[in-house]
Amino acid sequence: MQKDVVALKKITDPRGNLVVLEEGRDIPFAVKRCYYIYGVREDAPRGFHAHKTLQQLLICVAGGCDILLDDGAAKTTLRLDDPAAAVYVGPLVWHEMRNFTADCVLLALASAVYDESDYIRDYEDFLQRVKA
Ligand code: T46
Repeated sequence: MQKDVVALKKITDPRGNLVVLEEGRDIPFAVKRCYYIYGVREDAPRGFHAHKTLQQLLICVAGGCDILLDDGAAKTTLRLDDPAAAVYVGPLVWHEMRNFTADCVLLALASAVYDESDYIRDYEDFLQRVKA
Protein backbone atom coordinates (compact mmCIF):
# COMPACT_ATOMS: atom_id res chain seq x y z
CA MET A 1 0.00 0.00 0.00
CA GLN A 2 1.23 3.47 -0.85
CA LYS A 3 1.65 5.24 2.47
CA ASP A 4 2.79 8.64 1.42
CA VAL A 5 1.43 11.85 0.17
CA VAL A 6 2.71 12.31 -3.38
CA ALA A 7 3.97 15.71 -4.55
CA LEU A 8 2.25 16.99 -7.69
CA LYS A 9 3.85 19.00 -10.46
CA LYS A 10 3.66 22.66 -9.37
CA ILE A 11 4.53 25.55 -11.65
CA THR A 12 5.29 28.69 -9.67
CA ASP A 13 5.88 32.16 -11.02
CA PRO A 14 5.42 35.65 -9.59
CA ARG A 15 1.65 35.35 -10.17
CA GLY A 16 1.28 32.28 -7.98
CA ASN A 17 1.06 28.51 -8.42
CA LEU A 18 -0.42 26.18 -11.02
CA VAL A 19 -0.70 22.44 -10.39
CA VAL A 20 -0.90 19.98 -13.30
CA LEU A 21 -2.41 16.49 -13.23
CA GLU A 22 -2.24 14.51 -16.48
CA GLU A 23 -3.82 11.14 -17.06
CA GLY A 24 -1.16 8.49 -17.55
CA ARG A 25 1.54 10.68 -15.98
CA ASP A 26 0.33 11.95 -12.63
CA ILE A 27 -2.96 10.02 -12.52
CA PRO A 28 -2.47 6.24 -12.84
CA PHE A 29 -5.96 5.62 -14.26
CA ALA A 30 -8.48 7.10 -16.69
CA VAL A 31 -10.61 9.66 -14.84
CA LYS A 32 -14.34 8.90 -15.17
CA ARG A 33 -15.63 11.04 -12.30
CA CYS A 34 -14.69 14.00 -10.12
CA TYR A 35 -16.41 15.03 -6.93
CA TYR A 36 -15.53 17.26 -4.03
CA ILE A 37 -16.39 17.45 -0.37
CA TYR A 38 -16.54 20.72 1.55
CA GLY A 39 -18.29 22.39 4.49
CA VAL A 40 -17.56 19.37 6.69
CA ARG A 41 -17.91 19.82 10.43
CA GLU A 42 -14.65 19.16 12.27
CA ASP A 43 -16.40 16.54 14.42
CA ALA A 44 -17.95 14.76 11.43
CA PRO A 45 -15.62 12.04 10.13
CA ARG A 46 -16.37 10.60 6.68
CA GLY A 47 -15.42 7.56 4.64
CA PHE A 48 -15.43 4.37 6.73
CA HIS A 49 -15.43 2.12 3.70
CA ALA A 50 -13.22 0.51 1.08
CA HIS A 51 -13.87 0.02 -2.61
CA LYS A 52 -13.79 -3.29 -4.46
CA THR A 53 -12.30 -1.92 -7.68
CA LEU A 54 -12.31 1.90 -7.59
CA GLN A 55 -9.05 3.85 -7.78
CA GLN A 56 -8.98 7.43 -6.55
CA LEU A 57 -6.62 10.34 -6.16
CA LEU A 58 -7.54 12.66 -3.27
CA ILE A 59 -6.34 16.27 -3.08
CA CYS A 60 -7.17 18.98 -0.56
CA VAL A 61 -7.34 21.92 -2.95
CA ALA A 62 -8.03 24.11 0.10
CA GLY A 63 -7.63 23.52 3.83
CA GLY A 64 -6.78 20.10 5.17
CA CYS A 65 -7.93 16.84 6.68
CA ASP A 66 -6.46 13.61 8.06
CA ILE A 67 -6.83 10.43 6.00
CA LEU A 68 -6.49 7.02 7.59
CA LEU A 69 -5.54 4.24 5.17
CA ASP A 70 -5.92 0.61 6.23
CA ASP A 71 -5.07 -2.32 3.96
CA GLY A 72 -6.17 -4.89 6.53
CA ALA A 73 -2.58 -5.43 7.69
CA ALA A 74 -1.39 -1.93 8.55
CA LYS A 75 -2.98 1.42 9.24
CA THR A 76 -1.44 4.79 8.51
CA THR A 77 -2.77 8.30 8.97
CA LEU A 78 -1.66 11.09 6.64
CA ARG A 79 -2.29 14.82 6.88
CA LEU A 80 -3.40 16.19 3.52
CA ASP A 81 -3.16 19.98 3.56
CA ASP A 82 -1.24 21.04 0.46
CA PRO A 83 -3.02 21.72 -2.87
CA ALA A 84 0.12 20.38 -4.58
CA ALA A 85 -0.07 16.97 -2.87
CA ALA A 86 -2.24 13.90 -3.45
CA VAL A 87 -3.02 10.56 -1.86
CA TYR A 88 -3.73 7.52 -4.03
CA VAL A 89 -6.42 5.21 -2.66
CA GLY A 90 -6.61 1.92 -4.51
CA PRO A 91 -9.03 -1.00 -4.23
CA LEU A 92 -9.42 -2.77 -0.89
CA VAL A 93 -8.05 0.10 1.18
CA TRP A 94 -10.31 1.07 4.07
CA HIS A 95 -10.25 4.85 4.43
CA GLU A 96 -11.52 7.35 6.96
CA MET A 97 -11.27 11.14 6.79
CA ARG A 98 -11.22 13.26 9.94
CA ASN A 99 -10.31 16.68 11.33
CA PHE A 100 -11.47 18.70 8.35
CA THR A 101 -10.58 22.37 8.57
CA ALA A 102 -13.54 24.70 8.05
CA ASP A 103 -12.15 25.78 4.66
CA CYS A 104 -11.32 22.26 3.45
CA VAL A 105 -12.26 21.31 -0.11
CA LEU A 106 -11.35 17.67 -0.72
CA LEU A 107 -11.27 16.86 -4.44
CA ALA A 108 -11.49 13.24 -5.61
CA LEU A 109 -10.56 12.02 -9.09
CA ALA A 110 -12.04 8.58 -9.59
CA SER A 111 -11.59 5.75 -12.10
CA ALA A 112 -15.29 4.94 -12.41
CA VAL A 113 -18.72 6.51 -12.21
CA TYR A 114 -20.61 6.21 -8.92
CA ASP A 115 -21.64 2.65 -8.09
CA GLU A 116 -22.85 1.89 -4.56
CA SER A 117 -22.24 -1.85 -5.16
CA ASP A 118 -18.49 -1.12 -5.34
CA TYR A 119 -18.50 0.01 -1.68
CA ILE A 120 -17.56 -2.23 1.23
CA ARG A 121 -19.07 -0.42 4.20
CA ASP A 122 -18.74 -3.17 6.80
CA TYR A 123 -15.26 -3.50 8.37
CA GLU A 124 -15.54 -7.27 9.03
CA ASP A 125 -16.63 -7.81 5.42
CA PHE A 126 -13.58 -5.75 4.35
CA LEU A 127 -11.21 -7.92 6.42
CA GLN A 128 -12.72 -11.10 4.97
CA ARG A 129 -12.25 -9.81 1.41
CA VAL A 130 -8.63 -8.82 2.11
CA LYS A 131 -7.90 -12.35 3.41
CA ALA A 132 -9.66 -14.06 0.47
C1 T46 B 1 -14.67 7.95 -1.00
C2 T46 B 1 -14.47 9.11 -0.10
C3 T46 B 1 -13.09 9.69 -0.21
C4 T46 B 1 -23.27 9.97 -5.03
O1 T46 B 1 -24.49 9.92 -5.29
N1 T46 B 1 -22.35 10.04 -6.04
C5 T46 B 1 -21.02 10.09 -5.82
O2 T46 B 1 -20.23 10.17 -6.78
C6 T46 B 1 -20.56 10.05 -4.46
C7 T46 B 1 -19.07 10.10 -4.17
C8 T46 B 1 -21.48 9.96 -3.46
N2 T46 B 1 -22.81 9.93 -3.75
C9 T46 B 1 -23.78 9.87 -2.64
C10 T46 B 1 -23.76 8.59 -1.84
C11 T46 B 1 -24.22 9.04 -0.46
O3 T46 B 1 -25.64 9.04 -0.43
O4 T46 B 1 -23.47 10.90 -1.72
C12 T46 B 1 -23.75 10.49 -0.38
C13 T46 B 1 -22.52 10.65 0.49
O5 T46 B 1 -21.53 9.67 0.09
P1 T46 B 1 -20.59 8.96 1.17
O6 T46 B 1 -21.30 8.77 2.43
O7 T46 B 1 -20.03 7.72 0.51
O8 T46 B 1 -19.44 10.07 1.34
P2 T46 B 1 -18.02 9.91 2.04
O9 T46 B 1 -17.48 11.27 2.20
O10 T46 B 1 -18.10 9.04 3.22
O11 T46 B 1 -17.13 9.11 0.94
C14 T46 B 1 -16.79 9.75 -0.28
C15 T46 B 1 -16.98 8.80 -1.47
O12 T46 B 1 -18.32 8.33 -1.48
C16 T46 B 1 -16.05 7.62 -1.41
O13 T46 B 1 -16.06 6.91 -2.63
O14 T46 B 1 -13.75 7.19 -1.27
O15 T46 B 1 -15.43 10.16 -0.24
